[in-house]
Amino acid sequence: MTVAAYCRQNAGKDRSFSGVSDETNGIRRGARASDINVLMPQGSYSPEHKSGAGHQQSFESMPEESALRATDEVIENNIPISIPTLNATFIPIPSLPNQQTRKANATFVMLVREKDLHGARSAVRQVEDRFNRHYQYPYVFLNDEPFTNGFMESMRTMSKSEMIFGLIPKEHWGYPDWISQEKAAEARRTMRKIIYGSSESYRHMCRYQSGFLVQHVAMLQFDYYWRIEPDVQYSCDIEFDPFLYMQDNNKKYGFTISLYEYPETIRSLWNATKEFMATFPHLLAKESALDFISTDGGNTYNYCHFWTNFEIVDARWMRGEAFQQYFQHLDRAGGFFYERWGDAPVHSIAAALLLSLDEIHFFREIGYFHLPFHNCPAEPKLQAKCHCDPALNARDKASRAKYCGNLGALGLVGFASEDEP
Ligand SMILES: Nc1nc2c(ncn2[C@@H]2O[C@H](COP(=O)(O)OP(=O)(O)OP(=O)(O)O)[C@@H](O)[C@H]2O)c(=O)[nH]1
Ligand SMILES: [Mg+2]
Repeated sequence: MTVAAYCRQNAGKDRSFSGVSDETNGIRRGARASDINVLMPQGSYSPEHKSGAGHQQSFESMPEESALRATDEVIENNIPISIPTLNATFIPIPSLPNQQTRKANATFVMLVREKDLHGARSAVRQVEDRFNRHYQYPYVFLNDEPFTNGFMESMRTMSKSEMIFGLIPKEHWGYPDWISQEKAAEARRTMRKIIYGSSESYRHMCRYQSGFLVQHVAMLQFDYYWRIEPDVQYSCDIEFDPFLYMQDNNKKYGFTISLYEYPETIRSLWNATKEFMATFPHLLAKESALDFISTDGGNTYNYCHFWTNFEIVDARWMRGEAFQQYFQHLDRAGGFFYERWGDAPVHSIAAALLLSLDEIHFFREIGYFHLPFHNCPAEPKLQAKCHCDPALNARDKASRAKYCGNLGALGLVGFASEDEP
């Protein structure tokens, strides 16, 4: 069934968006707003902010089909607005335009449970205040349970941007037939003293974020995604478009914090990776970032990873052959269930081996906090737009530095904004 047919068939019945599709495993583009906006609220959402003055009609009063067409129309016809010169040496709120002229084909994405409503609203609010109110990129929310109307309506009060709510298909959130559930249960028992070691849902979540998220039918239309999580904080004004930076500079993976993984959660991940490297040498990048993840030329993994609760990713790369071969290889090896492989080491190893070093970017100027670690730019000119303490940069309670990887030596320390300190 096509996306459009699914949505129309289910219009008014189920406002969640199932990822089940004939094309789930392929690289399919072109799902349009009219395919998915059946999920829009019956409330008074107005497309005025996207279409400019004069487009006042509320979606509530429009028949569904014409409302869907109108959404396509306003998304496709960006209204050009001139961009004023920024003066970054003073603190007042910058005078960015309501909508910038050029945008990437990109979305925010959050995997979320309804119990995390307030944390999710908080994260979206901060993303809006610090960045997206000027850009109006859409949001995709995904859940393994259907979203309720109450949750969707409450989220929608946080932003005028389009919000898409998707249901994760069962085949992406369950046990594949090659996994022994008894062995998986035994692993959870023996790992109960490790963080999330006894959790079954955490394992499904990590596996999902590792390789299936980009394949959700609501994600297929987007070239880039920016992952957010409930309760994360954005502590600096972001006065440039990180999506466009990625696009214009051929970046495929962007991060803000790098940390060491708990070794006991990934005992056999590097061995599985070495098998992959031996089987698919043609998929490995020539100028890779191997030195970020290994200090002995690839013999062992140094546990260094990008903290994936923030990541900006070229989703086309992640849906592509090299990444998906790697993900499938790991999935077959069983470590998502028999150990507790996280999406952070999986994405990081994939980026380090399959991308060129210059396709990876450290978004140093994006002030970001996920308990308990910060990324806070220390440069005075950037600090002026932040409310974070650079002394807390990726340190634990005992003030030990937790960063890993010699980012400077690897050439990963740059600035994306034009407004360099
Ligand atoms: N729908 C759904 N989302 C989940 C589930 N478990 C986790 N998530 C989401 O997956 C992301 C990562 O989960 P977290 O619990 O934050 O995991 P973490 O960041 O490793 O650990 P914390 O330190 O607790 O934040 C978040 O966006 C969660 O909202 C789940 O069972 N269902
Ligand atoms: Mg988290």
